[in-house]
Amino acid sequence: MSITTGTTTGTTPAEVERAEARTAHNYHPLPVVLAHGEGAWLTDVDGRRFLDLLAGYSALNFGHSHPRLIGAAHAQLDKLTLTSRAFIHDAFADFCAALGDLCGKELVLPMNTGAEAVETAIKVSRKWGYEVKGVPADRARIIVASGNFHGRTTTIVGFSDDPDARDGFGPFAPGFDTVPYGDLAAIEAAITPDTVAVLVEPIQGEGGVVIPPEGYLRGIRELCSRENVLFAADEIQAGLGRTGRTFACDHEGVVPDLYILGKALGGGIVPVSAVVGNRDVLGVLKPGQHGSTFGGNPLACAVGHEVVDMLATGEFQTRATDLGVVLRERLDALVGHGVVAVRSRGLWAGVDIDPSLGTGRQVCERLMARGVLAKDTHGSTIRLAPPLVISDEDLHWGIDQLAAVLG
Ligand code: IF1
Repeated sequence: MSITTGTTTGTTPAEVERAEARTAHNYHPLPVVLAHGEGAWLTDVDGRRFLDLLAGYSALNFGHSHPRLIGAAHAQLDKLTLTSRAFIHDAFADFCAALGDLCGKELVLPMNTGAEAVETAIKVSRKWGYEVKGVPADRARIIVASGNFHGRTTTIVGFSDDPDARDGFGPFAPGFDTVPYGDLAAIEAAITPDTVAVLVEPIQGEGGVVIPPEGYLRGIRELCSRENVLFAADEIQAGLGRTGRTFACDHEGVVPDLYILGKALGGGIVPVSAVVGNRDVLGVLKPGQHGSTFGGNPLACAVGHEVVDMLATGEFQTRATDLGVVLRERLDALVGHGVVAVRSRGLWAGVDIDPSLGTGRQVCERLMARGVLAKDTHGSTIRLAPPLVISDEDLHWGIDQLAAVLG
Protein backbone atom coordinates (compact mmCIF):
# COMPACT_ATOMS: atom_id res chain seq x y z
CA MET A 1 0.00 0.00 0.00
CA SER A 2 1.75 3.18 -1.14
CA ILE A 3 0.83 5.49 1.69
CA THR A 4 2.87 7.75 3.93
CA THR A 5 1.88 6.76 7.41
CA GLY A 6 2.92 7.85 10.85
CA THR A 7 6.40 6.37 10.93
CA THR A 8 7.60 8.34 13.98
CA THR A 9 6.21 8.79 17.48
CA GLY A 10 3.91 11.54 16.23
CA THR A 11 3.82 15.24 15.45
CA THR A 12 6.78 17.48 16.37
CA PRO A 13 6.79 18.26 20.15
CA ALA A 14 6.47 22.01 19.50
CA GLU A 15 3.09 21.53 17.75
CA VAL A 16 1.87 19.31 20.55
CA GLU A 17 3.06 21.68 23.28
CA ARG A 18 1.43 24.65 21.53
CA ALA A 19 -1.85 22.76 21.28
CA GLU A 20 -1.77 21.94 25.00
CA ALA A 21 -0.39 25.24 26.34
CA ARG A 22 -3.76 26.93 26.62
CA THR A 23 -6.17 24.14 27.55
CA ALA A 24 -7.19 22.34 30.74
CA HIS A 25 -5.52 18.94 30.76
CA ASN A 26 -8.68 16.85 31.07
CA TYR A 27 -7.38 14.61 28.31
CA HIS A 28 -4.06 12.90 27.59
CA PRO A 29 -4.19 12.83 23.80
CA LEU A 30 -1.74 10.90 21.67
CA PRO A 31 0.99 13.30 20.40
CA VAL A 32 -0.57 13.82 16.95
CA VAL A 33 -2.02 17.04 15.53
CA LEU A 34 -4.51 16.26 12.79
CA ALA A 35 -5.33 18.59 9.94
CA HIS A 36 -7.49 16.70 7.42
CA GLY A 37 -9.83 13.74 7.28
CA GLU A 38 -11.44 11.78 4.49
CA GLY A 39 -13.23 8.47 4.80
CA ALA A 40 -11.32 6.28 7.26
CA TRP A 41 -8.09 8.28 6.90
CA LEU A 42 -6.64 11.26 8.75
CA THR A 43 -3.65 13.43 7.84
CA ASP A 44 -1.60 15.33 10.41
CA VAL A 45 0.02 18.75 10.11
CA ASP A 46 3.21 17.14 8.76
CA GLY A 47 1.34 15.26 6.03
CA ARG A 48 1.54 11.88 7.75
CA ARG A 49 -1.51 9.66 7.20
CA PHE A 50 -3.27 7.59 9.86
CA LEU A 51 -6.00 4.99 9.65
CA ASP A 52 -8.73 6.01 12.11
CA LEU A 53 -9.82 3.03 14.22
CA LEU A 54 -11.60 5.18 16.83
CA ALA A 55 -14.01 7.15 14.61
CA GLY A 56 -14.65 9.73 17.31
CA TYR A 57 -15.87 7.00 19.70
CA SER A 58 -18.49 6.09 17.04
CA ALA A 59 -19.45 9.68 16.23
CA LEU A 60 -17.83 9.16 12.82
CA ASN A 61 -19.66 6.02 11.72
CA PHE A 62 -19.88 7.49 8.22
CA GLY A 63 -16.23 8.46 8.15
CA HIS A 64 -14.60 11.86 7.80
CA SER A 65 -16.16 14.35 5.34
CA HIS A 66 -18.77 11.98 3.91
CA PRO A 67 -19.95 13.85 0.76
CA ARG A 68 -23.65 13.37 1.52
CA LEU A 69 -23.26 14.79 5.02
CA ILE A 70 -20.93 17.63 4.04
CA GLY A 71 -23.34 18.46 1.24
CA ALA A 72 -26.32 18.57 3.59
CA ALA A 73 -24.37 20.78 5.99
CA HIS A 74 -23.19 23.18 3.27
CA ALA A 75 -26.70 23.55 1.87
CA GLN A 76 -28.12 24.38 5.29
CA LEU A 77 -25.24 26.68 6.26
CA ASP A 78 -26.17 28.91 3.34
CA LYS A 79 -29.86 28.99 4.39
CA LEU A 80 -30.48 29.08 8.14
CA THR A 81 -28.41 27.75 11.05
CA LEU A 82 -30.25 28.65 14.28
CA THR A 83 -33.73 29.86 15.26
CA SER A 84 -34.06 28.57 18.85
CA ARG A 85 -37.15 26.47 19.64
CA ALA A 86 -39.08 29.71 20.25
CA PHE A 87 -39.90 29.37 16.55
CA ILE A 88 -40.22 26.50 14.10
CA HIS A 89 -37.96 26.08 11.04
CA ASP A 90 -38.45 24.18 7.80
CA ALA A 91 -36.02 21.33 8.53
CA PHE A 92 -37.48 20.48 11.95
CA ALA A 93 -40.64 18.47 11.24
CA ASP A 94 -39.04 16.37 8.50
CA PHE A 95 -36.07 15.43 10.71
CA CYS A 96 -38.24 14.52 13.68
CA ALA A 97 -40.63 12.50 11.51
CA ALA A 98 -37.76 10.66 9.80
CA LEU A 99 -35.97 9.87 13.07
CA GLY A 100 -39.21 8.86 14.76
CA ASP A 101 -40.01 6.52 11.85
CA LEU A 102 -36.51 5.01 12.01
CA CYS A 103 -37.15 4.21 15.68
CA GLY A 104 -40.78 3.22 15.22
CA LYS A 105 -41.78 5.83 17.76
CA GLU A 106 -44.20 8.79 17.81
CA LEU A 107 -42.12 11.64 19.26
CA VAL A 108 -38.57 13.00 19.12
CA LEU A 109 -36.99 15.38 21.66
CA PRO A 110 -33.83 16.77 20.01
CA MET A 111 -30.85 17.82 22.10
CA ASN A 112 -27.14 18.24 21.35
CA THR A 113 -24.76 16.08 23.36
CA GLY A 114 -25.23 12.56 24.54
CA ALA A 115 -25.13 13.58 28.17
CA GLU A 116 -27.93 16.07 27.56
CA ALA A 117 -30.00 13.29 26.01
CA VAL A 118 -29.32 10.99 28.97
CA GLU A 119 -30.25 13.79 31.40
CA THR A 120 -33.40 14.36 29.36
CA ALA A 121 -34.29 10.67 29.60
CA ILE A 122 -33.74 10.80 33.38
CA LYS A 123 -36.00 13.87 33.77
CA VAL A 124 -38.72 12.43 31.50
CA SER A 125 -38.63 9.07 33.30
CA ARG A 126 -38.98 10.74 36.68
CA LYS A 127 -41.84 13.00 35.50
CA TRP A 128 -43.56 9.99 33.91
CA GLY A 129 -43.14 8.16 37.21
CA TYR A 130 -44.86 10.91 39.18
CA GLU A 131 -47.62 11.79 36.71
CA VAL A 132 -48.40 8.44 35.05
CA LYS A 133 -47.15 5.65 37.32
CA GLY A 134 -48.10 7.50 40.51
CA VAL A 135 -44.77 7.42 42.33
CA PRO A 136 -44.82 9.83 45.30
CA ALA A 137 -43.06 13.16 44.69
CA ASP A 138 -39.23 13.09 44.74
CA ARG A 139 -39.19 9.30 45.34
CA ALA A 140 -38.40 8.16 41.78
CA ARG A 141 -35.57 5.64 41.43
CA ILE A 142 -33.69 4.57 38.30
CA ILE A 143 -31.74 1.30 37.98
CA VAL A 144 -28.33 1.60 36.30
CA ALA A 145 -25.55 -0.92 35.65
CA SER A 146 -22.05 -1.22 37.05
CA GLY A 147 -19.38 -0.31 34.52
CA ASN A 148 -21.69 2.22 32.90
CA PHE A 149 -20.70 5.29 30.95
CA HIS A 150 -23.52 7.70 30.17
CA GLY A 151 -21.72 11.06 30.08
CA ARG A 152 -19.94 13.58 32.27
CA THR A 153 -22.61 15.74 33.98
CA THR A 154 -22.69 15.58 37.78
CA THR A 155 -26.01 13.70 37.82
CA ILE A 156 -24.55 11.05 35.52
CA VAL A 157 -21.12 10.68 37.11
CA GLY A 158 -22.94 10.42 40.42
CA PHE A 159 -24.00 6.89 39.41
CA SER A 160 -20.70 6.00 37.76
CA ASP A 161 -18.43 3.46 39.43
CA ASP A 162 -15.35 4.78 37.62
CA PRO A 163 -13.31 6.74 40.21
CA ASP A 164 -11.72 8.91 37.49
CA ALA A 165 -15.15 9.96 36.23
CA ARG A 166 -16.70 10.40 39.68
CA ASP A 167 -14.24 11.30 42.41
CA GLY A 168 -14.05 14.92 43.46
CA PHE A 169 -17.29 16.00 41.81
CA GLY A 170 -19.81 15.40 44.63
CA PRO A 171 -22.32 15.91 46.10
CA PHE A 172 -24.40 13.78 43.78
CA ALA A 173 -28.08 13.41 42.98
CA PRO A 174 -29.89 10.57 44.80
CA GLY A 175 -32.34 8.13 43.21
CA PHE A 176 -30.11 5.65 41.38
CA ASP A 177 -29.65 1.95 42.18
CA THR A 178 -26.63 0.18 40.66
CA VAL A 179 -26.76 -3.52 39.76
CA PRO A 180 -24.17 -5.75 38.05
CA TYR A 181 -24.31 -5.41 34.25
CA GLY A 182 -25.77 -8.45 32.55
CA ASP A 183 -27.54 -9.71 35.68
CA LEU A 184 -31.29 -9.85 35.12
CA ALA A 185 -32.07 -11.24 38.56
CA ALA A 186 -30.29 -8.25 40.10
CA ILE A 187 -32.52 -5.88 38.14
CA GLU A 188 -35.64 -7.79 39.23
CA ALA A 189 -34.49 -7.67 42.85
CA ALA A 190 -33.75 -3.94 42.64
CA ILE A 191 -37.17 -2.93 41.30
CA THR A 192 -39.34 -1.23 43.91
CA PRO A 193 -42.72 0.54 43.57
CA ASP A 194 -40.68 3.75 43.17
CA THR A 195 -38.62 2.47 40.24
CA VAL A 196 -39.44 4.47 37.13
CA ALA A 197 -36.77 3.26 34.67
CA VAL A 198 -33.95 0.90 33.87
CA LEU A 199 -31.16 2.82 32.09
CA VAL A 200 -28.51 0.68 30.37
CA GLU A 201 -26.21 0.58 27.38
CA PRO A 202 -27.23 -2.43 25.24
CA ILE A 203 -23.45 -2.99 24.88
CA GLN A 204 -21.10 -1.17 27.26
CA GLY A 205 -18.61 0.91 25.29
CA GLU A 206 -16.20 2.43 27.79
CA GLY A 207 -16.42 -0.71 29.84
CA GLY A 208 -14.46 -2.29 26.99
CA VAL A 209 -17.21 -3.33 24.52
CA VAL A 210 -18.93 -5.53 27.07
CA ILE A 211 -21.68 -7.60 25.45
CA PRO A 212 -24.36 -8.84 27.87
CA PRO A 213 -25.55 -12.46 27.91
CA GLU A 214 -27.99 -13.37 25.13
CA GLY A 215 -31.49 -12.61 26.36
CA TYR A 216 -30.45 -9.82 28.72
CA LEU A 217 -32.17 -7.10 26.74
CA ARG A 218 -35.28 -9.24 26.20
CA GLY A 219 -35.34 -9.91 29.92
CA ILE A 220 -35.16 -6.20 30.69
CA ARG A 221 -37.97 -5.57 28.24
CA GLU A 222 -40.18 -8.22 29.84
CA LEU A 223 -39.37 -7.07 33.38
CA CYS A 224 -40.06 -3.43 32.59
CA SER A 225 -43.34 -4.24 30.83
CA ARG A 226 -44.47 -6.42 33.73
CA GLU A 227 -43.46 -3.95 36.47
CA ASN A 228 -44.59 -0.75 34.68
CA VAL A 229 -41.01 0.55 34.49
CA LEU A 230 -39.53 2.37 31.49
CA PHE A 231 -36.71 0.71 29.54
CA ALA A 232 -34.32 3.51 28.50
CA ALA A 233 -31.60 2.26 26.11
CA ASP A 234 -28.47 4.37 25.78
CA GLU A 235 -27.64 3.72 22.11
CA ILE A 236 -25.39 6.76 21.87
CA GLN A 237 -22.27 4.70 21.12
CA ALA A 238 -23.73 1.29 20.22
CA GLY A 239 -26.45 2.55 17.91
CA LEU A 240 -26.80 3.87 14.37
CA GLY A 241 -25.14 1.01 12.50
CA ARG A 242 -22.08 0.38 14.67
CA THR A 243 -23.01 -3.20 15.67
CA GLY A 244 -24.39 -4.21 12.26
CA ARG A 245 -27.99 -3.25 13.07
CA THR A 246 -29.66 0.14 13.22
CA PHE A 247 -29.81 -0.20 17.00
CA ALA A 248 -27.92 -2.60 19.27
CA CYS A 249 -31.29 -3.54 20.80
CA ASP A 250 -32.25 -4.92 17.37
CA HIS A 251 -29.92 -7.91 17.95
CA GLU A 252 -32.44 -9.19 20.49
CA GLY A 253 -35.53 -7.87 18.71
CA VAL A 254 -36.13 -5.50 21.62
CA VAL A 255 -37.77 -2.07 21.43
CA PRO A 256 -37.06 0.13 24.47
CA ASP A 257 -39.51 2.74 25.71
CA LEU A 258 -36.87 5.42 25.14
CA TYR A 259 -34.05 5.38 22.57
CA ILE A 260 -31.24 7.68 23.70
CA LEU A 261 -29.22 8.66 20.64
CA GLY A 262 -26.23 10.88 19.90
CA LYS A 263 -22.69 10.77 18.39
CA ALA A 264 -23.17 9.49 14.81
CA LEU A 265 -26.59 11.20 14.60
CA GLY A 266 -24.55 14.39 14.00
CA GLY A 267 -22.67 12.81 11.08
CA GLY A 268 -19.33 13.69 12.63
CA ILE A 269 -20.11 17.35 11.86
CA VAL A 270 -22.31 18.86 14.60
CA PRO A 271 -23.47 17.60 18.02
CA VAL A 272 -26.91 16.05 17.55
CA SER A 273 -28.63 13.91 20.16
CA ALA A 274 -32.22 12.95 20.83
CA VAL A 275 -34.59 11.03 23.07
CA VAL A 276 -37.14 9.12 20.99
CA GLY A 277 -40.29 7.56 22.44
CA ASN A 278 -44.06 7.46 22.33
CA ARG A 279 -46.54 10.13 23.41
CA ASP A 280 -47.51 8.24 26.57
CA VAL A 281 -43.98 8.92 27.88
CA LEU A 282 -42.59 12.01 26.15
CA GLY A 283 -46.03 13.61 26.38
CA VAL A 284 -45.44 14.36 30.08
CA LEU A 285 -43.34 17.38 29.08
CA LYS A 286 -45.25 20.62 28.70
CA PRO A 287 -43.96 23.95 27.28
CA GLY A 288 -41.29 25.54 29.44
CA GLN A 289 -40.48 22.33 31.35
CA HIS A 290 -37.36 21.31 29.39
CA GLY A 291 -35.29 22.69 26.54
CA SER A 292 -31.99 23.72 24.98
CA THR A 293 -30.68 26.73 23.06
CA PHE A 294 -29.33 24.65 20.16
CA GLY A 295 -31.47 21.53 20.43
CA GLY A 296 -33.12 20.78 17.08
CA ASN A 297 -31.41 23.65 15.26
CA PRO A 298 -31.65 23.81 11.45
CA LEU A 299 -28.06 22.68 10.83
CA ALA A 300 -28.46 19.78 13.27
CA CYS A 301 -31.74 18.75 11.66
CA ALA A 302 -30.34 18.92 8.13
CA VAL A 303 -27.34 16.75 8.99
CA GLY A 304 -29.36 14.45 11.27
CA HIS A 305 -31.98 13.93 8.56
CA GLU A 306 -29.27 12.94 6.08
CA VAL A 307 -27.91 10.47 8.65
CA VAL A 308 -31.36 8.94 9.04
CA ASP A 309 -31.74 8.68 5.25
CA MET A 310 -28.34 7.01 5.01
CA LEU A 311 -29.32 4.47 7.67
CA ALA A 312 -32.75 3.82 6.15
CA THR A 313 -31.33 1.70 3.31
CA GLY A 314 -29.46 -0.69 5.62
CA GLU A 315 -26.25 -0.54 3.57
CA PHE A 316 -24.12 0.69 6.49
CA GLN A 317 -25.57 -1.90 8.82
CA THR A 318 -24.81 -4.63 6.27
CA ARG A 319 -21.31 -3.25 5.84
CA ALA A 320 -20.71 -3.29 9.59
CA THR A 321 -21.97 -6.88 9.77
CA ASP A 322 -19.87 -8.15 6.85
CA LEU A 323 -16.66 -6.31 7.79
CA GLY A 324 -17.33 -7.20 11.41
CA VAL A 325 -16.85 -10.86 10.47
CA VAL A 326 -13.44 -9.99 9.02
CA LEU A 327 -12.55 -7.94 12.10
CA ARG A 328 -13.51 -10.76 14.45
CA GLU A 329 -11.73 -13.47 12.47
CA ARG A 330 -8.50 -11.44 12.32
CA LEU A 331 -8.64 -10.57 16.03
CA ASP A 332 -9.43 -14.14 17.07
CA ALA A 333 -6.32 -15.23 15.20
CA LEU A 334 -4.28 -12.97 17.53
CA VAL A 335 -5.52 -14.68 20.69
CA GLY A 336 -2.45 -16.30 22.21
CA HIS A 337 -0.25 -13.97 20.17
CA GLY A 338 -0.43 -10.91 22.38
CA VAL A 339 -4.22 -10.82 22.66
CA VAL A 340 -5.90 -12.35 25.71
CA ALA A 341 -9.55 -11.89 24.80
CA VAL A 342 -11.78 -10.34 22.12
CA ARG A 343 -15.36 -9.05 22.39
CA SER A 344 -17.02 -7.72 19.28
CA ARG A 345 -20.30 -7.03 17.56
CA GLY A 346 -20.31 -5.60 14.07
CA LEU A 347 -17.45 -3.16 13.52
CA TRP A 348 -16.88 -2.66 17.23
CA ALA A 349 -14.36 -4.64 19.24
CA GLY A 350 -12.84 -4.61 22.70
CA VAL A 351 -9.40 -6.25 22.62
CA ASP A 352 -7.71 -7.27 25.87
CA ILE A 353 -3.96 -7.13 25.33
CA ASP A 354 -1.53 -9.31 27.30
CA PRO A 355 -0.55 -6.88 30.09
CA SER A 356 3.05 -8.12 29.87
CA LEU A 357 3.21 -6.42 26.46
CA GLY A 358 2.14 -3.08 27.90
CA THR A 359 -0.86 -0.95 28.70
CA GLY A 360 -3.57 -0.13 26.22
CA ARG A 361 -2.09 3.34 25.98
CA GLN A 362 1.36 1.99 25.14
CA VAL A 363 -0.10 -0.27 22.45
CA CYS A 364 -1.93 2.74 20.98
CA GLU A 365 1.33 4.70 20.95
CA ARG A 366 2.99 1.87 19.03
CA LEU A 367 0.04 1.73 16.64
CA MET A 368 0.34 5.45 16.04
CA ALA A 369 3.99 5.00 15.05
CA ARG A 370 2.73 2.57 12.39
CA GLY A 371 0.01 4.88 11.11
CA VAL A 372 -3.02 3.67 13.04
CA LEU A 373 -5.00 5.75 15.58
CA ALA A 374 -6.93 3.87 18.26
CA LYS A 375 -7.87 4.45 21.91
CA ASP A 376 -7.49 2.35 25.02
CA THR A 377 -10.40 2.07 27.44
CA HIS A 378 -9.03 0.82 30.75
CA GLY A 379 -5.87 -1.08 31.66
CA SER A 380 -4.68 -3.14 28.70
CA THR A 381 -7.92 -3.04 26.73
CA ILE A 382 -8.17 -1.18 23.45
CA ARG A 383 -11.40 -0.43 21.61
CA LEU A 384 -11.49 -0.71 17.82
CA ALA A 385 -14.30 1.17 16.10
CA PRO A 386 -13.39 2.06 12.51
CA PRO A 387 -15.70 4.19 10.40
CA LEU A 388 -18.26 1.90 8.74
CA VAL A 389 -16.97 3.15 5.37
CA ILE A 390 -13.54 1.54 5.91
CA SER A 391 -12.44 -0.66 3.02
CA ASP A 392 -11.79 -4.35 3.48
CA GLU A 393 -8.17 -3.74 2.44
CA ASP A 394 -7.66 -0.95 4.98
CA LEU A 395 -9.27 -2.99 7.74
CA HIS A 396 -6.85 -5.84 7.05
CA TRP A 397 -3.93 -3.38 6.96
CA GLY A 398 -4.99 -1.90 10.31
CA ILE A 399 -5.13 -5.31 11.98
CA ASP A 400 -1.78 -6.18 10.38
CA GLN A 401 -0.33 -3.20 12.28
CA LEU A 402 -1.87 -4.45 15.54
CA ALA A 403 -0.37 -7.89 14.93
CA ALA A 404 3.01 -6.26 14.27
CA VAL A 405 3.07 -4.21 17.49
CA LEU A 406 2.09 -7.32 19.48
CA GLY A 407 4.60 -9.56 17.73
C1 IF1 B 1 -15.36 11.62 27.05
C2 IF1 B 1 -15.85 7.55 27.13
C3 IF1 B 1 -16.76 6.51 25.12
C4 IF1 B 1 -21.29 7.35 25.60
C5 IF1 B 1 -22.51 6.74 25.97
C6 IF1 B 1 -23.42 8.82 26.63
C7 IF1 B 1 -22.24 9.48 26.28
C8 IF1 B 1 -21.15 8.75 25.76
C9 IF1 B 1 -22.70 5.24 25.82
C10 IF1 B 1 -22.17 10.99 26.45
C11 IF1 B 1 -19.90 9.47 25.41
C12 IF1 B 1 -17.61 9.64 24.92
C13 IF1 B 1 -17.37 10.81 25.85
C14 IF1 B 1 -15.91 11.12 25.73
C15 IF1 B 1 -15.22 9.82 25.32
C16 IF1 B 1 -16.32 8.87 24.93
C17 IF1 B 1 -16.36 7.64 25.72
F1 IF1 B 1 -14.60 7.16 27.01
F2 IF1 B 1 -15.96 8.69 27.75
F3 IF1 B 1 -16.55 6.61 27.78
F4 IF1 B 1 -17.18 6.57 23.92
F5 IF1 B 1 -16.75 5.37 25.68
N1 IF1 B 1 -23.53 7.48 26.48
N2 IF1 B 1 -18.81 8.86 25.24
O1 IF1 B 1 -20.25 6.60 25.11
O2 IF1 B 1 -22.15 11.61 25.20
O3 IF1 B 1 -22.06 13.92 26.13
O4 IF1 B 1 -20.00 12.90 25.19
O5 IF1 B 1 -21.88 13.50 23.67
O6 IF1 B 1 -16.14 12.19 27.84
O7 IF1 B 1 -14.15 11.45 27.27
P1 IF1 B 1 -21.48 13.07 25.05
